[in-house]
Amino acid sequence: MKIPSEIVQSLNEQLNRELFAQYMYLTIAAYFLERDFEGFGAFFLKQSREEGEHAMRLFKYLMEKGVPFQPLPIEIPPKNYESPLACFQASYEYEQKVTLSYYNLFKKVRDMGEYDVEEFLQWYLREQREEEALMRLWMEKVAMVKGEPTGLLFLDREARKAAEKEESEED
Ligand code: OFO
Repeated sequence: MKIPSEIVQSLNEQLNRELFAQYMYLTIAAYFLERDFEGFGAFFLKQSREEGEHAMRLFKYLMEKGVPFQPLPIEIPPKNYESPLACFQASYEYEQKVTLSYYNLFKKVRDMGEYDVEEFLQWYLREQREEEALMRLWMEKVAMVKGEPTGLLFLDREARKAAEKEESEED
């Protein structure tokens, strides 16, 4: 079954949001690596890689459905964060924004009776739930240390362990 053009457009926009997330997390990884926070850097590199995979999943679906690919411009992510906490706050806010965009699309797809697209989108709803929870957890941990260097260095080590653990579980 052909996907209605309105839904194709929205799926393309979701793909663009995933690519922006990939770019944004790469920029945040650089923020940390430039300041020698290697653990937070590894954490955001992993998040960036995952966002690229989310974009690919959408790309493959569009190809499978025989939809011509329509590239959209990717916005330049902000770079000058004022603190490590600001990086996590911005990431958490972005995840919530992405969740909302999937909810809106999900509703549209359901109202239009596009059941195949609805089934495809279920994965993204689960993934957004996990990503929001992860970003909120780290944002709260970082807020707790109130910019204090010993606390930040401890969390930096923890972030590295978390990134490595998730990576090894994926292998
Ligand atoms: Fe792609 O999961 Fe976040 O945005």
